[in-house]
Amino acid sequence: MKTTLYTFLFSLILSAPSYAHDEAWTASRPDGHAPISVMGDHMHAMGEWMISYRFMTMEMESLMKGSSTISRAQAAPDYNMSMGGMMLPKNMTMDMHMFGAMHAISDNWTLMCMVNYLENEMTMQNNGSMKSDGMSDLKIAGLYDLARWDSGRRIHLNIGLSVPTGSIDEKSGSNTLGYGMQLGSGTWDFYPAITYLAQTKNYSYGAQLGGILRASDNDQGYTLGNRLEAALWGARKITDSLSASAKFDYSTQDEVDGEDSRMNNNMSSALSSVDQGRDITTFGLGLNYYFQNSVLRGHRLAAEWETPLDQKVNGVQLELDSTWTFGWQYAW
Ligand SMILES: [Cu+2]
Repeated sequence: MKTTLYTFLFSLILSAPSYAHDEAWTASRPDGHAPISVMGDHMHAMGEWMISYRFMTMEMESLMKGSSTISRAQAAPDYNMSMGGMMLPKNMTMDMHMFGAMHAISDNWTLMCMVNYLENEMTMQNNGSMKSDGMSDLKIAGLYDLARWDSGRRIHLNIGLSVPTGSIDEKSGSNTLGYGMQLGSGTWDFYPAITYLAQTKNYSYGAQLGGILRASDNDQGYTLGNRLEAALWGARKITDSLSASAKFDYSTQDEVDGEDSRMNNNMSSALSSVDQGRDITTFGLGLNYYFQNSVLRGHRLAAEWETPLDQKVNGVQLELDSTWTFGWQYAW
């Protein structure tokens, strides 16, 4: 089933050029930007600026072991818990506020910077809850134009760096919170990606293959897992201002390498370094709105909802339920 789906999607993307039209790719249409959850999807023309704000909220609920949903009682024996797994997580909400800026220093290079503010809240099986909030890691990137064709296609390289500005010392009382509740990775991380875009008169397509490579250990002696992500989307331009999109996204992230010794015998999170990272395939539906006239010219609004089609966690973890992303962008 999965293979069929991927084969279908890749043939869709590969066949897109044959529907291409005779105009160069343009951002000046609602689907000139990818679904709002995709980062670094587009470049700008020399001298252009863009600022953006995105709000992403992610809901996680129910325990999973591998690819099956399990009960607290089923999870507890793995954690040696006399309390019957009361300290295992029950649900979690992660809200992220993302402030971005883009500027094209030439037609070949667009620079990007993103500052994120995170709010995490986790409820445990005993109904106790814990929270963390603050700045996450700072992301800077350069987008380099690899090729542009007159047939509405283009391809660019994303070269990104994540600066460890987010805290990895978040606590609940005197206990250090688990890996998933920390605000940053604690490491300098590379974010390479390659992005392909194609447009026809009323449709657009895109694909992005990227990842996160962590260069070293952080100062607590652990490294979050490396990550690989592939996204594939298509959008239909409904009017000159409105487009609707569908997106498939596959990502895989390894478990944590090493461990934070402060989290040993820690009552604030029963999940350890092997209960981190997952393989997940999601499907998303989105809308983009592009103001072309009036005083709002140049502003964009977008929303996207994503839900998992398939997920497999490392060890025992919460199951991802859904993600909403809302965005505002303004270019001049
Ligand atoms: Cu932009």
